[in-house]
Amino acid sequence: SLIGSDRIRAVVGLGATGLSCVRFLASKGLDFFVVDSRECPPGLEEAKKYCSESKIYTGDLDILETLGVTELFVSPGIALSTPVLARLAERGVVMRGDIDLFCDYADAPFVAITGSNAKSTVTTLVALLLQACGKNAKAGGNLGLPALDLLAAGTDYYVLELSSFQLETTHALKADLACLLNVSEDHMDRYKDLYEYQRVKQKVYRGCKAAVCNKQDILTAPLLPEGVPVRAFTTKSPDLKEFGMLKDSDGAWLCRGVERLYHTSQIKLQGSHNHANVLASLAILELLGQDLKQSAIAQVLAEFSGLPHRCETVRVFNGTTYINDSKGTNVGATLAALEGLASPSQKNILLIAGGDGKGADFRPLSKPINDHVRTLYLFGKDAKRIAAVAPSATLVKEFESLDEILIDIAKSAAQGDIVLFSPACASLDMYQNYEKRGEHFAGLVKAL
Ligand code: UMA
Ligand code: ADP
Repeated sequence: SLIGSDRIRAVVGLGATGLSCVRFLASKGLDFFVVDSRECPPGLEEAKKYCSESKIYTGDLDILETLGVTELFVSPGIALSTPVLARLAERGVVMRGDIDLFCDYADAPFVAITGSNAKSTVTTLVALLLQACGKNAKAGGNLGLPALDLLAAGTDYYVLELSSFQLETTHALKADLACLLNVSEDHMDRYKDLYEYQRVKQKVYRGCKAAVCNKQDILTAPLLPEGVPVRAFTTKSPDLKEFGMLKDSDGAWLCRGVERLYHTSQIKLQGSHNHANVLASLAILELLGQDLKQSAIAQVLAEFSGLPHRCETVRVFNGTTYINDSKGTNVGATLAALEGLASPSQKNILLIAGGDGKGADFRPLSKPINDHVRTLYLFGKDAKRIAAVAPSATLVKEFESLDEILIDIAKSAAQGDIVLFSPACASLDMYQNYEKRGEHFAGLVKAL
């Protein structure tokens, strides 16, 4: 067990994760310090219920050097390269995260899902499908509810969304099923390059009992001992045992090998990126032993319209469709949105992008913008960096705020246009989070 009595522990960070660790360690009767660099972190009052005030230090992480700690539970929002943490690691202090504790204490099989994009969608869909199959399935992790807060008796499956930050501090995941959906640049302010980031994402497969990967993304390919079952998904025609799509005169089918499972018209989620997400979810369900043709699964696929802020249609106004994809916080997500919505015959997309690019390379956006975007609207911290990759044929307009952008769009959008708000950037330069940003957009659209 991770819970030896010989350790001197500290929980680092008092956000949702830190609080879940505090509650968990306290419930096990263990002693620990709590440290946060902020004067008044969000979980401070709650933490005092579980831990003596004299053990809580706020305002600076450097205090850790004086506490004699041997083991830290580091929140995902804090980089392990933070100088004091790097110094302590150098001296042999063990860096763990909430997921390590979760793995040690999970009393039911768990599915671990990671990727640069589509994690939340697939995590949610897998949990819904398992529930429809009569299982008590609980979804959480990076999705929102911290993993430790999910632990409860009577659970059949835990479905965890894991971020690269969480995987960094996880030592032995050993998931019953691990899935890496895709790897494209994200969080380049925390990683040296794409390959360092990919190595962290690949940790999801460590010690897993079964795996699902993306045949169209070589960076997701697992390296596993013989005998571990692996299923791949693709939006092209599948080989035997793969999940993929077959197109014929009556449209496109989601298939397992040559077996047709669902016609795309039976699936509410739209766009080829979402078909990939459904295929990944079905591959996971199959490996968990579920019959994929049962009516309970068909019903969920017919009803699940996706999560808010992910390519969500907000309104059709004067013949223009307004789509909120505020969760498009990296280049890969915006590429998928553009490709999913593009019309083969016309350049009818007005794209709104910008925010905090987290050090990303925006060049991959250049060609799809050239092919599908008539006007590119930019705002936020990295507007100029996106403008720099815009193709010369595309009209680029830069504004101070979304409000100003919507005023301009109301004047220039035409019948049949699509206004796509998919920023390719994090929101934190101007908003509290991507939800607040999406709500701002939706509010402006509804007021048009
Ligand atoms: N912080 C400090 N000082 C500290 C501790 C934290 O300044 O001492 C700051 C961090 O830099 C960060 C913020 O506080 O800006 C929150 O960090 P945190 O680690 O306390 O975050 P939590 O509230 O625990 O939320 C985390 C995830 N957040 C991050 O990874 C940044 C949540 O994912 C997740 O839902 C939650 O745990 C439960 O598991 C959010 C997220 O943005 C949705 N994730 C990133 C993403 O999806 O791209 C990875
Ligand atoms: P995550 O939890 O990984 O951020 P979400 O399901 O919240 O994933 O989706 C995040 C963004 O990625 C949204 O903008 C969404 O439109 C886009 N997206 C959804 N599925 C895919 C996919 N298969 N490939 C690339 N982008 C996708």
